[in-house]
Amino acid sequence: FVSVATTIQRNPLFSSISSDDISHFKEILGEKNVIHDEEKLVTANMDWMRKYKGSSKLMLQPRSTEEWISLSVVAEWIDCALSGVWPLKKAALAFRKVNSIYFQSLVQSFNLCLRISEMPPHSLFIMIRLFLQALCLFASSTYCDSDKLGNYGTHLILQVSQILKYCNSRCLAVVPQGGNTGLVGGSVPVFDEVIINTSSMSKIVSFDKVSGILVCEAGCILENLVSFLDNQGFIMPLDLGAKGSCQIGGNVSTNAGGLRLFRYGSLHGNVLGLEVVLANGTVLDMLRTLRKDNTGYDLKHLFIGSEGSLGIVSKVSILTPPKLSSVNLAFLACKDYSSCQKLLLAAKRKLGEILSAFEFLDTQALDLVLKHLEGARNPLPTSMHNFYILMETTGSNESYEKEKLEAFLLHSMEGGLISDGVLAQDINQASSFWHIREGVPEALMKAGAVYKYDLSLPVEKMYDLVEEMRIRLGPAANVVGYGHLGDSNLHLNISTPQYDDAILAQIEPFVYEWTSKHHGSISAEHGLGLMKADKIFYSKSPETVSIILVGSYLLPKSLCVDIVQLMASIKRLLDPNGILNPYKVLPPFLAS
Ligand code: FAD
Ligand code: 2HG
Ligand code: ZN
Repeated sequence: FVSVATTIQRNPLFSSISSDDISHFKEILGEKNVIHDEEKLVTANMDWMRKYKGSSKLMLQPRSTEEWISLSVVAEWIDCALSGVWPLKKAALAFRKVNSIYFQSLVQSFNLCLRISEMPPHSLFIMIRLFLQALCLFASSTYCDSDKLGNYGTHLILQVSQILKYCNSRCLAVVPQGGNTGLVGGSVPVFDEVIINTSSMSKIVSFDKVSGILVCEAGCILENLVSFLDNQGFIMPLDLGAKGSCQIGGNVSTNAGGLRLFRYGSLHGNVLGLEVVLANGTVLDMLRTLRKDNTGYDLKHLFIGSEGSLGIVSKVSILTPPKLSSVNLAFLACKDYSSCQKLLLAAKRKLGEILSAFEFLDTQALDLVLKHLEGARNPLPTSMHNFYILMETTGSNESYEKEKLEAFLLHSMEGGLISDGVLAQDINQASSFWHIREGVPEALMKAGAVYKYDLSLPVEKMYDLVEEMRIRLGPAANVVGYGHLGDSNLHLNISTPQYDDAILAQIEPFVYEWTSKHHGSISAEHGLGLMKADKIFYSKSPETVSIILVGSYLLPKSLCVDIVQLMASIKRLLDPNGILNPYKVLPPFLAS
């Protein structure tokens, strides 16, 4: 594990969990959604890479409560009234906790119940009761698991709000956690922060087939959204190897890029609205479903990519593209990096309107996959090549596009840009090609310790860093380069048998300085998390220099806004006690 104890001190202003706190959370969430037994916390305290490990004593799981809950409450009230028993305490509790959106309907039912309770049982009321119960049963079997039946839970948004309000008043630090697939140590506690896990907030709220706008809760797993949309003839505008576990709230909070950004753009463009709960429990309702809305500052963008440091995303509204019928995928080999670049340029020129992905991996990455990933087969087994490209086209005219792609590939082969290649013949072959590309992170994990860098760099310079790193580290490490070539995003991974401070000292700060020197970004898509919170200055204005290069001008620092300081001011404004995901994103000395 990466030892942080020596570099970061636990903020002494934060309280520690008490038994009173646990009782309070149980009142809000119910017994089973407050997890404090050690065994269950082991997984939640550790990140996907098994690199960062916290020591939280408590995980909270707010749950979606459905419309039918109100109905089931109503049904039970009527039931009670009819049987002549009126459990006042229970009813009052349910009434107090009940979700505000359905408040009115509940008030009406409450009145109805009171009136019923004064009357003798009557067949009409029995019919009403049966009707309501049938409705509940139908709703529950359609949308929910049966264990939610009869639960007097508050509405989700109120649960998240009450948790944060309480944590803020007690100065209890929290870490929002989705699928826990983040790669920068952002989703796990550093010390004993309370984990707020969104896995049970997994309801699809609405989908508009005409506009393609999906509204859902933050805990929806990306792959579940993909399946839901597939049935409607749509796709998600993002796709990544972690789709089976990552959640849309986590995707939005990291501003995840992935394999489709090249075609559909970033989440800053596709997310139309958000519902966010701030540190003090207040709700920021920005859950719009409009493509255009220029009424003042577009605040949702602050939360896209803020890695849980400014608020908890509870709902997302996202624009989804229609599913197109013709998808072609080629697995290609190139002799050198220069050919990969030229091929990208040519593909953009010649196939621009249908080109939907352009990914690359070097021979070291492919080797790792073939060695460590079950079922992985080399699509081009006859000889080894230095680089591999996955090129995908998506459109709606099968024969025309296939012909066009084949002509392009033939031409590129004749011109020497492509040394070898194969076109997927069916969906199974296509998914086996994607399995190779998406499987690189897992193969690296299985190979031992891994130092991961996710860099935006000018495409022509990108691979120089991999080669320089290889020379720098020699045979002690396996230096691997792959990533989203179409987006100029390099995933530089350095694999060693185990973590070693001497190797780390050779990699850092060299890798950050190199990136800064080439005007790149030290985080293209994974975020800063814990790993890079104190490295932000490599990509944002450095605080140490007195003269700053702005475009082609040299300006005295006093004339420039310090971007990191501005970020810290926003953090303090929205989260004055600094309880939301502390020690992450910004250097701790600035955030609180
Ligand atoms: P988590 O890991 O749980 O959390 C990530 C961050 O978001 C944390 O800081 C957490 O505090 C915060 N957070 C989570 N949910 C919320 C919420 N509801 N409100 C506020 N904050 C929240 N990333 C890419 O960009 N592109 C890729 O191609 C890609 N491929 C991957 C492949 C693999 C195999 C793996 C393991 C990871 C990959 N990732 C990729 C990284 C990761 O999957 C993404 O960052 C993903 O978006 C994280 O989602 P999650 O639900 O797992 O979030
Ligand atoms: C990918 O593109 C992910 O596969 C993970 O972003 C990158 O493992 C990595 O470095
Ligand atoms: Zn990636």
